Amino acid sequence: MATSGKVIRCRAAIAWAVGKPLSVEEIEVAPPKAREVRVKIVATGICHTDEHVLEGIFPDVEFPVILGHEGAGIVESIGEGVTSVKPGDKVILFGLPHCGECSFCLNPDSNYCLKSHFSEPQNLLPDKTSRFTCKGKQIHHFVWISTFSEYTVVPEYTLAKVDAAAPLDKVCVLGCGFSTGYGAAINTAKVKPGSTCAIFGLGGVGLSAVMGCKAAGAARIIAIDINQDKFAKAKQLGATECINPRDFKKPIQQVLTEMTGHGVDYSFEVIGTADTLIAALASCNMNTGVCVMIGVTPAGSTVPIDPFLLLSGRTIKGTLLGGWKMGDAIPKLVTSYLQKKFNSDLLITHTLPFAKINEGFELLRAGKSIRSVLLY
Ligand code: PAD
Ligand code: ZN
Ligand code: ZN
Repeated sequence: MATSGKVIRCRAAIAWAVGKPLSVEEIEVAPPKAREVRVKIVATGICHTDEHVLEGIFPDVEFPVILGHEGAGIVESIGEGVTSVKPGDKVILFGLPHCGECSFCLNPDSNYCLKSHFSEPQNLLPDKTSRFTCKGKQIHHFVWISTFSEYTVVPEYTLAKVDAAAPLDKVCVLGCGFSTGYGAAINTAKVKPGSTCAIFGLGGVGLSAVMGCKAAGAARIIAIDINQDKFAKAKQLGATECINPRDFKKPIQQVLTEMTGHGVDYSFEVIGTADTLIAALASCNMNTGVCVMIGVTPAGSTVPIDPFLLLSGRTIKGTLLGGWKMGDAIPKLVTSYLQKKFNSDLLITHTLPFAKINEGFELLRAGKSIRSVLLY
């Protein structure tokens, strides 16, 4: 492409500090170095994890930073040694790398690549430099993919080529929200047919967990949220009952235990608070119940758990990106999407021009959107 090897000037949304609105400005994006890829982002979703950074509760993020981690685009140019994609390919980016070489990538039971943010903070590219500058100042990357920029530079192992027929403005949500919730049910919990599930939090990720439970054949799917405007969509996607904890005097775990006899088989925490995590754990049955933590709790927080909750066999486990080894899984999930095996389009309630990114965050905060997708 004509821009290959050159610095590109384009728009990006910069987070200059915690608690401040994003500022859409012109930046310079340097060419990719060895084993890096420069991508023209076509569409990106807004996930609550980006909001957690703006709230100052996500660990190890340095400002100023370009957020965004649910994006899809087209390869503009590649650095030396890149073999998996070429300019013009459609790709989805993911904030959980898949290097294919570390001990966890080689372990069939794990998707936690050692190049992940929690092991190696991804504020700069692997060579410890940034490809972004704005007004002469270096801007940090976020989980290496920074999709709130028209162009971004990422390590090769944070993207995957997808079918050329894929509509990028739709499949971008497979980069985080959809894959996380759906995979949490299928891969992490391994929901069995005929079982009972409870999902705490009906945002883009929680509703994807509803879809995953339904696809796995759950008989009862109880959806829980304090915002009852989320219930219609939860039912459309497979929830059999919807309940609002604020409608009860008793704790929600007691309500769920009474509704089900001994508690649910699988519970999913998709909010990110200590209280709801404890409630989700206590809602699943004391014998074989599995509680899956998806919500990101504030960095450094602790959750007091009565050990008796675990003594009789309950399990609590976490999941990143729904347990998928993203490099392998993303092309297959896109194929399933094109074959209409699931309908992730139903998560997308708003489509906005990139310049309206702050409006997208406002819709999320107000509980009015599931996923807003920004188009460049
Ligand atoms: P969202 O803001 O769209 O949805 C959260 C939902 O929770 C909303 O519908 C709220 O009304 C509801 N809620 C809030 N408080 C309560 C409460 N006390 N009781 C019941 N419901 C409540 O967020 P999202 O779906 O984009 O993300 C959800 C969480 O998942 C968030 O913590 C995010 O950081 C995390 C996440 N984790 C991963 C991962 O890999 N583990 C990936 C992506 C997102
Ligand atoms: Zn996310
Ligand atoms: Zn790895």
